[in-house]
Amino acid sequence: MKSLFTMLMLLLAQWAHAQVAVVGKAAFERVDSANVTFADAQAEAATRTYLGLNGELASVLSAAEQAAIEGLLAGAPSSCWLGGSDAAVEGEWRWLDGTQFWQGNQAGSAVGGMYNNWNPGLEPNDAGGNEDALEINAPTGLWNDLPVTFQLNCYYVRYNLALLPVPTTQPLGLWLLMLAVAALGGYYLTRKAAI
Ligand SMILES: [Ca+2]
Ligand SMILES: [Ca+2]
Repeated sequence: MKSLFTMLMLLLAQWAHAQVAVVGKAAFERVDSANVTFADAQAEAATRTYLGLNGELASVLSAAEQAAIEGLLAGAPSSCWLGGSDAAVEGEWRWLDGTQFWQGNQAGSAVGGMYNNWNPGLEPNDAGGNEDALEINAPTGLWNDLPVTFQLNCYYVRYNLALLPVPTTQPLGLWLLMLAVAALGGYYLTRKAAI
């Protein structure tokens, strides 16, 4: 269960980042940025922070995460980059941490039960033998492979909320402590005035 402190922090941070959605231990942010290649998006995503956590170009590991990302897709200036690629070995689709989630082209299959949302039967098609980066289509939410040099106008960042520090002082305890200090202070002031 999330601590009250963490929930308050999340609420405040979500208010500040209008385009953020939280799913379990992951937060996703859509960032609009003009004419970014896949490498640009990776570099920019790594400079983003949320609650003090460093971001990375987003992986999508479940239908719930895909739904959250789709929920942020409305109003996107174009389709957006996600953090998947088969640039190292054609047909081996991996997230940035190296985890493979797909093997093959549009007739391929998921690896190890990993989630995918390719446009079914059509993508990834490696068109022109030159499509190695993952795009989420707006507004359908379906995935497609694009050339890494293609320029899009947005990308998704993933933040790992499991890395958030756990506060040792819970807010309720803190409030009680402050109340006790105030009460003591008031008592001494009253006593002083009475003398
Ligand atoms: Ca490819
Ligand atoms: Ca394609």
